[in-house]
Amino acid sequence: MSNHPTDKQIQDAYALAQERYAMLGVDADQALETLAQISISLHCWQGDDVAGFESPDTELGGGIAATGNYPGKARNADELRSDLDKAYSLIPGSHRLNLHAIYAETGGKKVERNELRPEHFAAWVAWAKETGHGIDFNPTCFSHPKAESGFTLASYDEGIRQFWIEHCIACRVIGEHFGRELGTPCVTNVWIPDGFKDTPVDRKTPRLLLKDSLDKIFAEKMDPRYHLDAVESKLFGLGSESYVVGSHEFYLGYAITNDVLLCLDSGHFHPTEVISDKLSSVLTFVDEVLLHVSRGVRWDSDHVVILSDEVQAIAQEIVRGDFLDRVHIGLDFFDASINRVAAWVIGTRSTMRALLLALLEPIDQLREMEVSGDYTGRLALLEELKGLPSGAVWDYFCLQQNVPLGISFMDEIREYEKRELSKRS
Ligand code: RNT
Ligand code: ZN
Repeated sequence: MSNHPTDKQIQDAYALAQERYAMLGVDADQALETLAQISISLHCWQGDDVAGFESPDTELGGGIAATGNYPGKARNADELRSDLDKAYSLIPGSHRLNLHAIYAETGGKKVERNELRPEHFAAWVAWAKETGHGIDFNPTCFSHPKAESGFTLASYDEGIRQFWIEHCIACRVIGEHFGRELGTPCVTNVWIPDGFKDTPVDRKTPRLLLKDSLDKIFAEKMDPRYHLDAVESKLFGLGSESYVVGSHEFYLGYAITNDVLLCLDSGHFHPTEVISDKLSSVLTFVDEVLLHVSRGVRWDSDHVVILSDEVQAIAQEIVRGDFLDRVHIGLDFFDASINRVAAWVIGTRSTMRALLLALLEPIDQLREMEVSGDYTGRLALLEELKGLPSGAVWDYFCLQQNVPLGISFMDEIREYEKRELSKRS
């Protein structure tokens, strides 16, 4: 017997699963149709440990860290695109790319970050057109001499602030260009590392400075058909343990009053605080949110996403709340201790599996129970659902979408590692 199921086995298992879900009033075909429409933004920075292409000896700053030295990381844009192509080919559906400013291709010429222009991303756009990916974008306000003090947009130094304001404006122009070229709005997300290791005496002034910088960055309105702005908060980072200027409350307020997207990174809160419970609150007051789906483990906010309770809860909130059109789902993790292409594939597939589980819920029935006060029935049904054959539906989805079934995607990863990654020093 072979290790992998045949198409017929997958189809038969799906037919049984479909019947089983139909008994609960759930249409599995419809769930798969919806799932196929969801486009997840894969973060380019998993492919090279957030190094970028500015210079081979740039050190990762900003209080984030990629640990591990698994061989084969992408050393240039062509390698990164090739690795991404491999990853996308192992993930069902059609997905986006999330780029950072340090992934500009300047042809060996030094271009300061406040002077970046759309032409420095021409190869990314050509690739995205060819392969059918939308692109999202991020200014890189770290790993730079002008960010060495730990402060950028909230710096007390006006020159430093001005440099990063110009960089963020340059990035919005580039993002809008992506949106126009690719016919799908680019979400440009501002995250800055600014904060103090030790207890500050003035928590107020840096926040007022940050507000002022953001107002300057967003002064020029952009057409939402091409471009959307987002701001991302954080609780603490390495070296900013006591105070982060761009806190959750700060950006929640900013997003509401300035009509920009709020980015919620699932690794940026207290260990038992979850973003799943924030979605319905935040979406009562802002039009759209951006997610950085990640996994916090102790001090690290960026482990590879797995099918955890919280990722399932996030997916449930999006689906149950009918928020699929208002939530941009992006990923944000970087693990340098395992095969980097596999990290993308595992994290994205797990996120999609969470969405599938949510799409397979008999939500009308559960809602009725809740409204009528039948909390016993709600609890019993929620527990039963965990044992339903969602795996057969997932396998069928992979078959439909022509990507490897089950663990067999690892055969291709290992083959790619041997043929391509192992040649990189
Ligand atoms: C850092 C933020 C931010 C970064 C990327 C590389 O804590 O999560 O989103 O991970 O910009
Ligand atoms: Zn993030």
